[in-house]
Formats: sequence, structure tokens, C-alpha cells
Amino acid sequence: MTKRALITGITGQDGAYLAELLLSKNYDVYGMVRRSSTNNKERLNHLKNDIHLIDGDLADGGNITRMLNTVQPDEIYNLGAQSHVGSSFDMPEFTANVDGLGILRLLESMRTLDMQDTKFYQASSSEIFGNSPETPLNETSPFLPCSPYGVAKLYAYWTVINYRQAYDFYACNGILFNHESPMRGAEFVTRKITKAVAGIYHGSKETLKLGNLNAKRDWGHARDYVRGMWMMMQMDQAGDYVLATGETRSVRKFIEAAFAYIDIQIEWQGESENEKGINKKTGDILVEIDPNFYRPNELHCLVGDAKKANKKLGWSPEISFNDLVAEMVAHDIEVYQK
Ligand code: NAP
Ligand code: F7E
Repeated sequence: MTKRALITGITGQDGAYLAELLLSKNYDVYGMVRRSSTNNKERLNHLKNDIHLIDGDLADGGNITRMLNTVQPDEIYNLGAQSHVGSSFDMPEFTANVDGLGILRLLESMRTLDMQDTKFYQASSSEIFGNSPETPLNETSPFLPCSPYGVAKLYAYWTVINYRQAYDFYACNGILFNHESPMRGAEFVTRKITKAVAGIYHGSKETLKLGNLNAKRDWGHARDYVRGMWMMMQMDQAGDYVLATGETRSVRKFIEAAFAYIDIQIEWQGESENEKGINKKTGDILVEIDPNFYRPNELHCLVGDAKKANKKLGWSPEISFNDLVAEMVAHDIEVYQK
């Protein structure tokens, strides 16, 4: 029997990789797409003839109920979100509505439509741990979110658990640490760096302007992480799982790795707002600090422990940090446009 999956956030990085994975497993794939006056379907260009797209928005409950009723999915993957942590400080109410209440709308629609046999995946996030005192972080670590995004995702996390306990839904939280790819949005730090490196490779004289270089993240590849999402949905019982690589690196180290791919060695000079990344060979300034990219509250260090996912799902990441950086820079060099 062909399974039917519904993906919210299908136009995003993970949505595109997940749609690709599910199609390869012969799923019938449906995706919710927000109305936009510009093209928000670029990541789906290669899949557009194989998937069904439905207009919708996580802020509209009636629309969600009608969509679920029409599609009658076997599996729902809720990836839709205002996913930028920095922007969540500027738009806390919008972020709470979509990333928090959006999940409630989906689960309430499932309850109203009596969709007991439909499995539900929630894109939870390592941001719910915030500056937790534990390291590495696992499913039992304390939650101390330190951004409006993290707070909204924590509301969603507990809502999933509540519906699992109260109504016996198969609903799981994938607590995913940062995952990147050539399809990552350009406003996230990794892609911002790899795009700038590609520009410099092609002769651009612009410097790369960034905020806090000392923040550390556990960066994996999105392709590995969507495989983990699917695995969570194939179990007999729903659960909550951390997906992470177990390695952490600073933004500064990511910059060094990305420039190393084009044979540039970065030397750091100066401190805090005056710090600069210099091309060791030529003396050119390539990286500068712009305090506009500092956040009102920073999550300093993330490193995850994915032992539970490894033991119960058999999941482990396959793509290394160096291969991730290489793939992203190579891609941006190839698609670079002035
Ligand atoms: P992304 O590239 O920013 O994609 C977000 C998706 O959500 C886009 O398709 C976007 O549509 C859609 N969306 C935004 N607001 C919506 C609304 N009101 N109604 C319906 N859809 C809406 O994010 P991603 O990196 O693929 O992440 C996927 C999910 O995992 C998100 O929930 C994110 O918070 C979570 N997450 C991501 C990471 C990570 O490192 N990537 C880690 C942990 C958790 P448009 O294309 O129209 O903007
Ligand atoms: O920032 C620092 C910034 O925006 C990473 C989302 O997918 O992962 C992501 O959230 C770090 C932060 O990702 C710039 O301060 C410095 O410490 O790439 P990011 P994020 O905030 O970790 C989690 C797990 C999610 O769930 C989210 O959806 O880099 N940083 N300079 C900068 N960050 C940005 N964006 N831009 C800069 O110029």
C-alpha cells in the first residue's frame, strides 16, 4: 500500500530533502505551501511534477482542518516554522503563533477529525535546551530556552507530549541540533559564510560581516537528519529523540574551514567588535564584526548526545563536518552570480 505523507514547511531546507526521501520510498507526498507574491518553491523545482502542493498556513486553523480532511495522510511531518532565532526577537508574537500555536492547531484538527491512525512528527529543536547546564545534551537534559523561538518550540514540544498522553496519538518530537546543506537559507550563519567565500573565490571585494564568532554549534547535514525523522515515524511506539553529531565547533572554526576549501588561511587580529579575519598570504581583510548581528540573548554552546536514536532507531550521521563544508562551498562557487 502506498503511504501518504503531508509535510508542512515543504518549501524549506528540510521539507525539500524530506520530500525527496519519501518519494524515493514510494510515498504519495503532499505539502502545505504559504501564499507568496514571490517564488517560494525554488527548492522543489526538481520535484514539482511528483508532489501535490496545497495552499495553507499554520496560523489558520480552519484551513488546517480542511487540508487534513482532504489529504487523510498516514504521516504528518510538521516542519513549518518561523525558523530564524535572531528574527524571533523582532517578531516574538508571530513566532509564538506559528511555531507554538500552529502545532496545537494541527493536533486539535487531528482530534476533531478522529485521526487516531495518523502519525505525527514535530520539528523540535535543540534551542529548547537554551543555555542548559548539562553537556552533551540528551532527551532528559533540562530545558532553559533563551529566545522567543526556543520558548515557542518548547510549548510545541510539551503540546506533542500532552496529546500523546491524553489522546494516545502517535506523536513524536525530533529534537534536532543544527543541520545545514547547500539548501540552507542564506540568512543562517553557515550559508552566509559559504556564499561569501564563493564570492571571494570569484573576485568579490566585499567583506563578510558577522556577529558573535564565539558561539558553538553541533552542525550536521540535513540529509542525515531527515532520514532520522522518517525513522522516528516507523516505530511501534512514538518517542522523543535527539539527533546530533556529538561534535561542536565555533562560528570562527566554520569560517576557517570554509576559507580553507579555497586555500585561504585566516589569521585573526583584534578583539570583540574590532576583531578581523585576515587573509594570511595577502593581508586582505575578509571578515569583520557587525554588532547588528549580535542577539539580545545568545545561546553559547550546543552539543548533543544522540545515543537514544542510535540504540532505538539505528540512526547515526553519515556525512562529516568537513564534507558538509566542502559540499556547501563547492555548490555556492558553482551557482555564484554577481
Ligand atoms: P526553513 O528552511 O526556514 O523552512 C521553514 C518552512 O516553514 C518553509 O517552508 C516556510 O515557508 C514554512 N513556514 C513558515 N511560516 C509558515 C506558516 N505560517 N505556515 C506554514 N508554513 C510556514 O527551516 P528548516 O531548516 O527546513 O527547518 C525545518 C523545521 O525544523 C523548522 O520547524 C525549524 O524550526 C526546525 N529545526 C531546524 C533546524 C535546523 O538546523 N535546520 C534544527 C532544529 C529544528 P516559506 O518557504 O514560504 O518561508
Ligand atoms: O546561528 C551566530 C549566532 O542563525 C548560529 C536554526 O535552524 O539552529 C538554527 O538556529 C550562531 C548563533 O542558527 C551571525 O549568534 C554570528 O550563535 O545559523 P544560526 P541558530 O540560531 O543556531 C537551531 C537548532 C534551530 O532550531 C533554528 O531553526 O551563529 N552568528 N554571526 C550569526 N548567525 C546568523 N544567522 N547571522 C550572522 O551574521
